[in-house]
Amino acid sequence: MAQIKKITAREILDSRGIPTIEGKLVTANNIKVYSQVPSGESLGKHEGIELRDNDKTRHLGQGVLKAVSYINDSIGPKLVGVDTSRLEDIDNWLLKADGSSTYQNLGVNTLMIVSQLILRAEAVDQDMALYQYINHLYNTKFKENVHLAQIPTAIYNMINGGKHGTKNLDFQEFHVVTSTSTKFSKSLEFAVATYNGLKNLFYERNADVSVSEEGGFTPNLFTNTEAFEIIKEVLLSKKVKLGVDVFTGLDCAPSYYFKDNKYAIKDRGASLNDDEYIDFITEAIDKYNILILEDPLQEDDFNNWAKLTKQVGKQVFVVADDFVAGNKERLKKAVAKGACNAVLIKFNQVGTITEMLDLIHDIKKAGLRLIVSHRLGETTDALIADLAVGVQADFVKFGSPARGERIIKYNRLLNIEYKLGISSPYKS
Ligand code: 2PG
Ligand code: MG
Repeated sequence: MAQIKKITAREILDSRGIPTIEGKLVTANNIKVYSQVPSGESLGKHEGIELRDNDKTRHLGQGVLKAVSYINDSIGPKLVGVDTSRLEDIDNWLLKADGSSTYQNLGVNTLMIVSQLILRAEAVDQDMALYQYINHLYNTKFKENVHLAQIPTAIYNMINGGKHGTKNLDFQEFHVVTSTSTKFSKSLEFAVATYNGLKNLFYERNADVSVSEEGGFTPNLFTNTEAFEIIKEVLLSKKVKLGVDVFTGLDCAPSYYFKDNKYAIKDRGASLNDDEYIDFITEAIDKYNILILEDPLQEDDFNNWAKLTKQVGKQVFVVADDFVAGNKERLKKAVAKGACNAVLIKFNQVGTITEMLDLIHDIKKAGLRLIVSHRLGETTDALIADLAVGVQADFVKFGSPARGERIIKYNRLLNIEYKLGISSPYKS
């Protein structure tokens, strides 16, 4: 039994240098835990709203001092004496206190940090690793029997465009994914080799080797096709079979290039209508062995999502990120229409761990694949690695195998892989 003695919060910076929240929880039996919340850049229209100060004299209005004071002066004191085993009650209370469907009053960041702290403290009190406790919580709540059998397959970011890049490429993320039967530690090794292979190739061609905030390269290429070609070239130089051992992935994030009801991509002279654009995507699937196709279409076009999923859903995972945006109603509609076959979830789309577990359960029950994802603005909190393993997600997307705030999550997976007896730290 761990009773909350004190919950406090402070403003820290995320990986972009933009304010976010760190929370601390101390229990009466002297458990002390910390947690941090990430924040997105290419925000879906339908995701939860963060609380920002909007005080233009600090951090361009992005400060989170209001959120911090809500926790220190109001939420924290009210939770003193409450047992950390009551995560669901506390989460429901937080949602009621906010009272909106978009979290606009207290902010998705304010609620999530409190929820994360309760989860972490209870895991310590139960003397369980976080992934074990999440697994226990999930199985108990939903009367499931999910075994801690594997590390999810990682989707590695290699090149960035769109809002995450330098604006020369339209698609937001170009990925590399090894086959789902590859052991995680092996896939990480392969991703690092591919990442370095790309870097060398860019050097050889006098191209720019700057990286984005997620660690993907932002080279001076000008078409999406060129980015795919260069990844393919590096993959073909390895001893792997494309489309068997290794695949590519894409997060289109089309809100960046969907203009005047057309898809304006630099690969084609004129903007594409829905059918032309879908043809372009389906050709790329075959040509570049795409396995992960995230947010291919604009987020309110349920009919074309359904059409594309019907067309290519046997071959690729058509992944809803901004399309579902953590929203249960949108998920229901997407399932009813057969509009995707995989869903990506990330912190700050929903406000509490309880809602996140509910959403994960709904995704799994609908027979869809589950991807647990980082955000562009990350912290050194590796909670999502434990969450992904605890619920046995199919995939994780944590960015490039570079930059500390991404690497800490991959390293956590390496550690869990070892703890689960899947790998040994002494043998490759
Ligand atoms: C995405 C994410 C992570 P953001 O679109 O999938 O890569 O980006 O955090 O900006 O929403
Ligand atoms: Mg996305």
